[in-house]
Amino acid sequence: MRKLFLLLLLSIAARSLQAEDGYELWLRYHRITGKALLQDYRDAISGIYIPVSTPVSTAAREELQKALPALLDKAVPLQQQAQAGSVIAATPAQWPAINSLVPAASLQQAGAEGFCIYTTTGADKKIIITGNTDAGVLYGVFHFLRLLQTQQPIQQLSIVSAPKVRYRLLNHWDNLTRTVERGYAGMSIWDWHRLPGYIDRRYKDYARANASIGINGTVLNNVNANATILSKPYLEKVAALAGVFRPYGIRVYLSARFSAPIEIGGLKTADPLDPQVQQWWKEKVKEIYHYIPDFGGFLVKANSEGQPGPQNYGRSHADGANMLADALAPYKGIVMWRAFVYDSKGDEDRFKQAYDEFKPLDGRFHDNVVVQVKNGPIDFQPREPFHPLFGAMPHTPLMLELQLTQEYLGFATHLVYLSPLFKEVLEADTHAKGPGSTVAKVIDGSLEGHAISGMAGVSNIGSDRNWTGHLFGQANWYALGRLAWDHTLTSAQVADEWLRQTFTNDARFVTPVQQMMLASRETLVNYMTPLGLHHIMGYGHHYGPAPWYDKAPRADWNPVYFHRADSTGIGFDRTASGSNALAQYAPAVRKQWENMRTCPEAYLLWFHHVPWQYRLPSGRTLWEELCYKYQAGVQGVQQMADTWQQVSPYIDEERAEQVRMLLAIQLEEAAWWRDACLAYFRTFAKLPLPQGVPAPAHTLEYYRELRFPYAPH
Ligand code: BDP
Repeated sequence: MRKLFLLLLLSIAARSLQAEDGYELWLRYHRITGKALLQDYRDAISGIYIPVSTPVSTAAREELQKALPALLDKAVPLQQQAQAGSVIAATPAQWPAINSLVPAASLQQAGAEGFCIYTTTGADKKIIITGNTDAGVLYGVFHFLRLLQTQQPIQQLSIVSAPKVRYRLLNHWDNLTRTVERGYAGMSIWDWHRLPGYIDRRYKDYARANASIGINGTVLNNVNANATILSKPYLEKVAALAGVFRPYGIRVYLSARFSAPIEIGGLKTADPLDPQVQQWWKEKVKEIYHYIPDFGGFLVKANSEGQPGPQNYGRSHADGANMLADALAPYKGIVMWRAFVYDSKGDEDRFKQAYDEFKPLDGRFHDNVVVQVKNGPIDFQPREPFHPLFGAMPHTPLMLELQLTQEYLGFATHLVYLSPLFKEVLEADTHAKGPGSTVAKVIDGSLEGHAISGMAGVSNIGSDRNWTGHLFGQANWYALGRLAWDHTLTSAQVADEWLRQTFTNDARFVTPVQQMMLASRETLVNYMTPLGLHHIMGYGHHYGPAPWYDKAPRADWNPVYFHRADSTGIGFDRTASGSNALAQYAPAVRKQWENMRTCPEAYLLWFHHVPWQYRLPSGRTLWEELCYKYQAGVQGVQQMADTWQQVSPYIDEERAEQVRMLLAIQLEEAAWWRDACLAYFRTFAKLPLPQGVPAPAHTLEYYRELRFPYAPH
């Protein structure tokens, strides 16, 4: 008896200490903690009724069968027919009774991918999760599980939800060698060598995670593409992945190398107007659809950073995109043609080049082409003004490209919640058709009535056990999906949901950590690139500060090109007296930003060369403000570390410790950023550090001599 008791005690202790490594992401399905709520849920849910079995409905059933017994800590059987307490997941076609229980207008509103969740009234209450398609039902199931995991009442559910954009994608920059360009979370999760025979369990968990946040497509390979992915053996591997993803409503797409007809087709040219080239792509596309009948289409980086493209043959981006689009059109595939281009010649402000090349092509792209535009004009900086192409190409659908992997934001070492960055660009007003013409309305198609709309995030996923290297990187993956589904959600809501599911519903944890997440992006901007500084990171790998760097082969790869500090001041004059990039924006935007007095402080050095002693609205000089911002950034990280220390007792030790160690590194690196940047900029400003800003820990020489030959990139 005593032995038994001891064993019991031991197993309880083991359970509470059970390590959590982050693998389960936000789909942990731990037992509901509040007693009363658990009872409510148990009373409301007696079983699962799913009348048919299709691949997608099977995925929905499996998820409910995994989640409900675990959340409720009781058996939740599959039922042969609906009864009181059933959770029913079906389309009206699969279970016609839905037609009398769910308003037709709601179903109409749900559209092709949306869902309705209703609690019926009366004595034999049921919960109905429905949609017009299996995929809609699956999204509804995941939403229902989100409600339970975040401990929401389910007595009177009446929810209708439909995605605001149609293409909600991850872009993997994964190479066939399994390295990941700008990846900081291990190797690629695609085990190309062992595919198609070996199906890693991760593929399914990846699909589940994506479906749970509404992501419906994935581009498997790097935009700096290798043509081999289009060869038969690799298409068989891609088909195997597509087979795992299909039941989760996820399509695969591939990055296509424009010169593939030469490299794997044996042709002498890749000229898009050459009939042989056109024929080659038609046959290649036919072959792809043979293996992957629901293939999504191509993503293309052309004539940018050394990649081949139509301009090699004197043709335009539209010629190139349309050729591929015509090959895909019979199968309803799309081309996502990237606008991230800048010339290897000439000295035009890099800011202006994408607009200069693409704006004249507006209206010349075929119907199944969408131009994919990064959030800002340069390159995924901690803060950028919105890209001037948004609102400038009314006749072309534009999709928004965001970066989840933190190439310029401290890699997977720094805690930075990116939803505020995403929202900042989505809510930016282009004024294209008067006030209220937000980027969100451009990319969801509503401003111009485009059928194609989309949002893509450059993935931060790798083979690390916790997927994203930093546990909080998971929040950025989560936010991308949730905002692509509904860009009107607030960053606070998304953080709240993610925290409750990923860690705990305990308010003593959720409230302070949510605040910490919301402040983290501004904190990072402060210690890296305050007041509109940009691209002053280490050359090549982009690790750490290197504002002094001036040895890159191209002028616009050098930090000195971007900050332009000299004895008179700092910043890039992009007004009419400088590069005049501001002329690319609508007059209302330009007017506000071209005047140093009215330009938001956050963008000041993006557009103006500002004298060191210039007085800001705060009453401080520019130099003082710069110093204070760097200092505030370091203090912000200190606060994050303090908060984390305080809330750690409310979660498992393993994850608490991981984050604690990373925050300690982040604090050191924030101080490094502050010290190195101020030591360098001081050589121009020649002014003392204001009170409260400590002297740099080392000499400028010390910082300049630091080398990181093996920093990931
Ligand atoms: C930059 C990256 C580079 C990518 C490029 C792109 O440094 O590795 O290939 O963007 O988006 O941010 O094509």
